[in-house]
Amino acid sequence: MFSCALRYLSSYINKMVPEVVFVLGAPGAGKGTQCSLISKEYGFVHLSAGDLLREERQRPGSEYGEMIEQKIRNGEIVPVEVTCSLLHKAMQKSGQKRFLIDGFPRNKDNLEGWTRVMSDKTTLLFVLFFECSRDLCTERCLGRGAAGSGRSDDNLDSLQKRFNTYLNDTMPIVEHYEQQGLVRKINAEVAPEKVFEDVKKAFDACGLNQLTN
Ligand code: UP5
Ligand code: MG
Repeated sequence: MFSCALRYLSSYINKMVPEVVFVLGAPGAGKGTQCSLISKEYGFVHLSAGDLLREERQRPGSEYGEMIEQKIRNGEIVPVEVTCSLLHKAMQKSGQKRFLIDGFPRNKDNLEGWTRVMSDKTTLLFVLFFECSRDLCTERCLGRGAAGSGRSDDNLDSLQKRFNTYLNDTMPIVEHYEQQGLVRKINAEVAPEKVFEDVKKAFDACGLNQLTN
């Protein structure tokens, strides 16, 4: 009787803990595109760390605006205290419990900061990792820039820096999670709907159900 009550309590508590999926991949691999599709079909809240930083940069009176702009333009990574606090606030504001965290954690500082502040407050389900060649990613970002994205980092100079950061700082984080068996690799070089077919397999394998309506 007692153990049954304990199990129920533990399952109840677990249900209260927000679940997160980290979404990683090179600049332009299609993280944002796929997160929109996942969010619609599986009801996860999509939080792009990059979008939150860009919003903070625009916020009148932000003490971080200039620093964020400089980091983004140079393809460098903003200190985790800033990013983690934006993510945490957005999670709380949503009132939801399932999150896609797009483009984070992307270096050791991010990983340590998240672990320090958030790992006890969340359950990491898995890490989606979009694989896409540098040439294709560069082409996509330049195409987006030419189409008027307005992003100050959609240019060749910033892209070279973003890629160096990705290879030197983000890949070790992917490898860290790979050693824990948490990475779900997805070929991101095909059309978005084809990529999404593989994404769905990763979600289905984790027992996550599509929304019915
Ligand atoms: N596209 C997408 N999928 C396609 C497909 N399958 N086939 C053909 N085209 C496809 O897509 C990019 C473009 O490709 C779009 O035009 C799309 O239509 C097309 P998108 O879905 O936007 O790709 P994504 O991977 O999201 O690319 P993004 O440029 O957003 O990736 P980044 O990781 O570089 O950008 P992010 O916004 O995450 O970060 C920007 C900067 O913010 C970082 O460089 C860093 O300076 C800073 N940052 C931090 O400091 N800390 C953080 O935690 C996060 C960011
Ligand atoms: Mg993005």
